[in-house]
Amino acid sequence: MKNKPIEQRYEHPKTLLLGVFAPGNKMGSAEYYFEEFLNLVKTADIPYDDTFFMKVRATDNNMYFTKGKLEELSQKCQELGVDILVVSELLHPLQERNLENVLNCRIIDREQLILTIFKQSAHTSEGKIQIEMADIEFMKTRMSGRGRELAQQSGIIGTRGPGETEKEELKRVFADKLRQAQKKLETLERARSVQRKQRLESNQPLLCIIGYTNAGKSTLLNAIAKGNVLSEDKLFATLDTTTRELFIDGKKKGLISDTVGFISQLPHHLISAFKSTLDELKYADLLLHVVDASCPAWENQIAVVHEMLQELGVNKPMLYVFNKIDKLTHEQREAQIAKLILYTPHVLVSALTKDGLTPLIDYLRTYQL
Ligand SMILES: Nc1nc2c(ncn2[C@@H]2O[C@H](COP(=O)(O)OP(=O)(O)OP(=O)(O)O)[C@@H](O)[C@H]2O)c(=O)[nH]1
Ligand SMILES: [Mg+2]
Repeated sequence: MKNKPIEQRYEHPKTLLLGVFAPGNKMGSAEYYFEEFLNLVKTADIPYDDTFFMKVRATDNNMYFTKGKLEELSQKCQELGVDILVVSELLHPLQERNLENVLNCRIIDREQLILTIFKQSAHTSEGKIQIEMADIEFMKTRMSGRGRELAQQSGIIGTRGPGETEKEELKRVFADKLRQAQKKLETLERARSVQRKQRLESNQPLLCIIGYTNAGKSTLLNAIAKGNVLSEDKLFATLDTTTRELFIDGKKKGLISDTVGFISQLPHHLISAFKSTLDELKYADLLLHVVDASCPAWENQIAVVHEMLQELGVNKPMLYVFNKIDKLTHEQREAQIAKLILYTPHVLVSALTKDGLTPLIDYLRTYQL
């Protein structure tokens, strides 16, 4: 029973969501972090039976949880007869494997959770290849655990070669798939660099809309440039970069791009997979950093975005666009304004109701791109 894939154990596996608030969590508030985790699970379309939240003071290299916490969790899993445990954190493959053995259930960690969402959201060939690569890199780390099962689920495994062990087969399949994906990506990257060269030669400035996921980036693009980009109350609704022409007073000001959103603890494989897309930010003349001003953790979200930009080596002029002001009461708005002095230059808008767009357009009109 234990070695059977969980999906085959029962028709409806019992799923528990485990939100963990560990030291060094960038979101500052456990409440908000758990809400975001629930949103990730909802976006990934994972049905669940129960939730459990834990604050931990320390983590363990082998098990992630220290002894007392592990006992508490083990008891909870037994009580509920848990088959799948979805954990809000990134787990090391060894921790994941050990936990699966001790708790006798399947684990979905933050990386697999976000990968699931990304797989649903990629629509262009480039996006799909980037996700495929991140997925294979993830499976590679699970090679001595359930790599084969994951590879079967992804449909990338064929038949084992003569005399090949399971591990050798997996290694070969992953290496082949990565090589093929890399080749396809390079072709697409060449096309992208030709487009970039043409843009630079024609002196067309580029504005990039960046920000935390769900901040309203796509809604803002739709509000200020022509076109219809999917905007949804979902995390990572946008994975594929969309570029539009930006006209101000009927004159073309340049191009404006919508980009993939950031989130705290974004798995490293996804950052590297999206590097070529995110590299575009290095060529931007101005970044419009969209912030959800109605989110209690907006300052933490800004910090996460800055950290990501630093990791990507992007240092460009930035305008903070504090969005969703329609959701704030008058008092909340006043309180926010007092804090915004730290984030200049900035504008306050509602991309949805289009309130406050005039100061933004004025800024862009006079900004020397
Ligand atoms: N009330 C309100 N809702 C907004 C505003 N701007 C965006 N939204 C909503 O917020 C949700 C997310 O908006 P998107 O534009 O998809 O956000 P995004 O930053 O592109 O998100 P990802 O692509 O998923 O990273 C949608 O439900 C929007 O309708 C706003 O100014 N006010
Ligand atoms: Mg979007």
